[in-house]
Amino acid sequence: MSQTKETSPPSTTREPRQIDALIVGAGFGGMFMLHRLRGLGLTCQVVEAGTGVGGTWYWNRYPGARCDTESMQYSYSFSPELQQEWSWTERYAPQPEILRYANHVADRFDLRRDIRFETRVVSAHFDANANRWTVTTDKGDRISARYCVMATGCLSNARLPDIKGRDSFQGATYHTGHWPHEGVDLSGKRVGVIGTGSSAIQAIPVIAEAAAHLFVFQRTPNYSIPARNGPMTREYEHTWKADYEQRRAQARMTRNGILANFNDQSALEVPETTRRRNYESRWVTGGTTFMASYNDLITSKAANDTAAEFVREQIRALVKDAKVAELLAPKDYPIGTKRICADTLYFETYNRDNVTLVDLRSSPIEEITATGIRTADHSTDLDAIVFATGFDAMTGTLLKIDIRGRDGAKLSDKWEAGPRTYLGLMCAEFPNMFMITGPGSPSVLSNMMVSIEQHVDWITDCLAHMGSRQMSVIEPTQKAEDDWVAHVNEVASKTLYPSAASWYMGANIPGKPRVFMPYIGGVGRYRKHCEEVAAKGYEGFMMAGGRSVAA
Ligand code: NA7
Repeated sequence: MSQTKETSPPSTTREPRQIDALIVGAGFGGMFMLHRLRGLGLTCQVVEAGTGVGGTWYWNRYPGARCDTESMQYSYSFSPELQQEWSWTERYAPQPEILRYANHVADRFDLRRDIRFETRVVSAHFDANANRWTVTTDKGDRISARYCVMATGCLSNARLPDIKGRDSFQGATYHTGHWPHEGVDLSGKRVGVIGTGSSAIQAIPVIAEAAAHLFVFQRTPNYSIPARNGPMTREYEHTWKADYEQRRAQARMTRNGILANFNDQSALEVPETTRRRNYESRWVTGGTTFMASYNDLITSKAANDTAAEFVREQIRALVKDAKVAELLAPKDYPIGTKRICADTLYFETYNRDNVTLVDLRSSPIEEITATGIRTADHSTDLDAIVFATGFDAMTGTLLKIDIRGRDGAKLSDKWEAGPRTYLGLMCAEFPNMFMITGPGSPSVLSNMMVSIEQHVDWITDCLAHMGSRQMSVIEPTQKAEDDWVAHVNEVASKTLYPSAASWYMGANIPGKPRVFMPYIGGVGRYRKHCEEVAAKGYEGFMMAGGRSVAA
């Protein structure tokens, strides 16, 4: 690898520190990017807002937080030694264990010495004369880098809803995505949870165990499949580890980066009894791979209806109060078009005497008061409010940074009508800025670990390619970007996804453009396409040496 190595002493207010690559974020994306770019001999700096590594798993410490992809598959595959030596204790790893794993990786690969913690990137401006990014932080650093890699995560900008009186509440308030590190003792308290997305569905059963009374404020019910979590058995671990390389390779070519029992049949081509048996067996096995029951659950409304109705039936069977069960059974959007959840005793929790479901559809929240939450027809006194209200997903964190490309072009202007990228990796007018699992890539529709590794490896190969040809600047052509955006939209429009008001569509943020942000074409297909782009000499990208990009 023939990249020239650049480094200089720490920044002063006048002279920015000169490095090769700045990486924003020390989650799983940023950590692996650092490791790979070091391998190319580049000088790197990671800037991370938290006090430690782990990204999502650093911030989301709410009770019950755990991964809904199986542990054996939600881990790095790049190091055979790492994947053999690490042991998970449960089928679905809890947040503290994933955070321990992230820390283990940081130690094992000596990553911390290039990570600046408790620091936020405020701006990143491209200087076309020098072909460098100048990055500033909230600690006053100025860093000049040839490459800027945004490993900022897809769900990292926690969102508090603008509810009247929100800040007047005198009790304690928490957001699931910013849970206090020291934990929270909710025992004996009257607790309100706003929201019933994945975070709430994991937290509610655990909070209900502790609280004196739990009130769940639900606007939209969610489809959730029992996770059937349990201890990791040595046999199960061994079947994976004995065959890890091959299983990982297979997973990379699947639809969503997960080796699951995918059934490539239409739900409508089998008799009802067969279909039912299949759904029942997957319900018993548990997990979000329920959506792999048939190949058309996300493209055919009639097929989807069969799965949705099956889940509604299970909810009705689990929840004793028929009225509550009806409120918990989603009916107005197809299953899977909002992120499907995996739970542990979620629906059963509503059978407890100390849990009350408050239906915001019939009686919306009017105000948060000093003492609790007032809906149109009732006031509930509370000691604590938990906002499980989600994130400004996929674009929110990037747009909080003042990012300016060539000729001062602002990313916020470029993305005003929705994110525009080529392959979810780069944007026209923003040379040498890469995104890991950016909008327009499979990202949140996939096993994030698989997608992170694919992007990091692709970026690494790309920089190695550039280095070996004395190229210093890369940027997608406008046409390649336009064509990719059109393709992303076209593929999404053939599915049921756009019919739901989901965060995939930006629908949870008032005023955010309604655009389906991730790429639904499939992890394997997408990977193949990215590989072909590279094999064709980085088709759709302009590369230049020297000081400027050819127009
Ligand atoms: P989600 O899935 O965005 O869920 C947020 C929940 O909060 C959802 O039920 C929302 O209802 C609800 N919400 C948001 N604003 C309000 C207001 N103003 N009033 C009442 N209810 C509200 O976030 P999560 O953190 O659960 O999960 C995010 C992802 O993290 C998840 O998909 C996994 O990939 C990991 P709505 O549906 O908008 O009616």
